[in-house]
Amino acid sequence: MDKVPLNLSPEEESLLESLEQQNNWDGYPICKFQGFWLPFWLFHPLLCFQRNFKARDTDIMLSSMPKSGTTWMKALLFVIANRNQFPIDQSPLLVNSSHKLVKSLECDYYMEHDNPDLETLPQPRVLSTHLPHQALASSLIDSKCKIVYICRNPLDQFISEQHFFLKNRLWPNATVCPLDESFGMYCDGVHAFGPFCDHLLGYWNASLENPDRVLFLKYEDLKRDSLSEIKKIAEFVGLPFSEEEEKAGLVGEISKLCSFDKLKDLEVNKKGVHYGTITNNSFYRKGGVGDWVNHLTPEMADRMKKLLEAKLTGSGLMLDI
Ligand code: PAP
Repeated sequence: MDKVPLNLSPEEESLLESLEQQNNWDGYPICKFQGFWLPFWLFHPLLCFQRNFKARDTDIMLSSMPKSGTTWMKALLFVIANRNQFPIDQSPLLVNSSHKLVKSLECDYYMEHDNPDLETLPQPRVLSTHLPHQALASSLIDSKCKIVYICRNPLDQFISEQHFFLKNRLWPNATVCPLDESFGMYCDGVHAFGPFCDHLLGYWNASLENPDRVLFLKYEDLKRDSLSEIKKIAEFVGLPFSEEEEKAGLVGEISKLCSFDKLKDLEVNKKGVHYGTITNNSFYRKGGVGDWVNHLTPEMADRMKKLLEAKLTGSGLMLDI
């Protein structure tokens, strides 16, 4: 296997060697750590994040499984949190990728530096992560910061990720497994940040225990009724829309600015690249609900339904697939 620098200390190297290891379905190595599958290159950043991150009560943290609506939620949270600073028609979102405006703790900040200076970021800090709830830094759990979690129909999420992997190689010479094999691994929970059911349940249970700290959202609800969901998000993060803002139609303007069609058509998202090699346009594919029917068999969907029944029954969490 080709080597990518992992920046491990000798102790981290022996810890990594002691862990169960597999290849993700696009060929990059993952290890099972703290109950979930983590890409090798995030091992050191994760440990640094857990060791060094200092949460603030005013922080807004977006959490998600990859391909669940992260790009969309980053755009919405950025615009909601900064709406007094930038009028909609001058939003930095018009010329920057939402991944640049809202960076990931493990994939950006702690990937670039063991102890990045996050104190100088404008408040409220809007941050993001794909890590499961149990892997969050204790400072984050102990603070009063707001966590917004977005989930998506796992079948659509899986298909979205498969397309993303076919378009972008995250590891040198990686080969994406055939669809049925990848789907089997996904259902078995062997995939980056998975098992996805545990990821969902971790945040779901946290939202039940602390509803004012964790907001659990669904991509499909956001698609169906963007305006209500945007108002719900703003209220949750402590930045509700005023009567004047509502009367002026600001919620609708934010919804339009962050819509799939608008963002996909921006020059920055048509042409730019992220992390050096990932094309910005690969974060905008179809942006719909139910595309899985074009790729997966009814038997595969049935397997997922049974899996969700087995894992989610009794939790109160319902996913309409
Ligand atoms: P990430 O976790 O790697 O950042 P993420 O943004 O969660 O990816 O997922 C990308 C999916 O969100 C794509 O779905 P698709 O493959 O089924 O099309 C992408 O099209 C969709 N997406 C991106 N931006 C938006 C948006 N503004 N509205 C709706 N869907 C969007």
